[in-house]
Amino acid sequence: MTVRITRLHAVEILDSRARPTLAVTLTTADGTRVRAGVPAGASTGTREAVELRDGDRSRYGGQGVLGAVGHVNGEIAQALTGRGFASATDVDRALIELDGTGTKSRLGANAVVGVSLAAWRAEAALAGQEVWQHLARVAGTAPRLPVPHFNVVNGGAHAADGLDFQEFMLAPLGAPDLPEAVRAGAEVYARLKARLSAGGHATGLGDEGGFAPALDRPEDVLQLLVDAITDTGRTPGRDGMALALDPAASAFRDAADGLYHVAGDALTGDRLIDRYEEITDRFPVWSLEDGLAEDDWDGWVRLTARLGDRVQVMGDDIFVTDPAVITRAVGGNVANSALIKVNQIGTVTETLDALRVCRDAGYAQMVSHRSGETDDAFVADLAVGSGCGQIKSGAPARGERVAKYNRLIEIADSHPALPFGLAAR
Ligand code: 2PG
Ligand code: MG
Repeated sequence: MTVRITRLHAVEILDSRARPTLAVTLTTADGTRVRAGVPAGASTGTREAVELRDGDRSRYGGQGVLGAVGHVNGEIAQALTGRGFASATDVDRALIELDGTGTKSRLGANAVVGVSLAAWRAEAALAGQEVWQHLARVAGTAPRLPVPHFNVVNGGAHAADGLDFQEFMLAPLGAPDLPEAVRAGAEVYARLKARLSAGGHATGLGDEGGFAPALDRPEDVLQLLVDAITDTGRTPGRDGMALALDPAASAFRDAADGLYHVAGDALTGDRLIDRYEEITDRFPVWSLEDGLAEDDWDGWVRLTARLGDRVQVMGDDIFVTDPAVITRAVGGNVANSALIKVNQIGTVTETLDALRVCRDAGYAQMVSHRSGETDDAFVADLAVGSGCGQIKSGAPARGERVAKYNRLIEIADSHPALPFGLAAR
């Protein structure tokens, strides 16, 4: 089927952190009109596709995206409109070629990803399919509803509390279905709030809707989570509610001394791995993302060797959804799973490639939102369509986060035969 774009239009809108981002509207020859909102990260990997910010400090402190908007409305629209594309993949190829840099830095990864998301949405609409169905057909995958990972305590670059670890997540691995998994997340979130209040802690929120209490030891947060899970009558652990961590360790490794600074301790990579081992002995942590810094490859090999048979050792900043980097990691025994973010690499086509590389290597995958989000729920469809079995989209609170979980609930409701849970590897 031919995707013939008749109009492409971007506008500067706000993301969930009061920063500018792009909304892209794409119209096709038959009158189909779709829209995409572009996400943006705070704890970005250094090798991520490069988003374009204006740098004009008189607007939004330099964070404006009028340049990227101009690229969509100008050069990209000129190159793509009126042409017939055999597929959305061909639109992505044209975008990559037009940008010509390999990092999307000329047109801006934020401009490119907005057009790519819209093109895939348009192609699905032209095929009369839901986005997740269309993605599954193109990728040759078996769709399934993913286990949501609710980030209920925010630290690091996402909150102004004292926590060095960035994300503390609830993983309802034992839930029987998607709606029950969402209910479990929301109920534990409510109990956690009550416990924080009772303990005299503030219940203000971080960027992803999780609480940002004045605690600094990760172990204290994990204990609170276990207690809140127990409060709801659920069992902490893989049969009930497990936990997941994204320390985002690049952010607390000091380049000057090469040490990881956690709650007042200065740790070598090996001592930090010891700490993770103790944590996994004490708490039902089943997944550990970015446990070490993105440039600490040797450390990652040791982390994977030591903990890879008991937890999911997941690469985010270190892999940046790049099929080539993941291929190298597979060959070097680095991690056993990958976080997947469309805007880290810049197009849906390259994201599907990254997912395929993982599947072929037996690496698990978790589809992810960014800390800066819009109401766009494409990642929910991507998680279902790819059949990867895992998603993270922040807390079960705040509109831009629950947009993704609510989309999953609606998919589950309209397609009751879809399986739920982790994918077999
Ligand atoms: C992460 C992400 C999403 P950011 O580190 O996994 O939670 O954060 O979007 O800020 O990179
Ligand atoms: Mg991360």
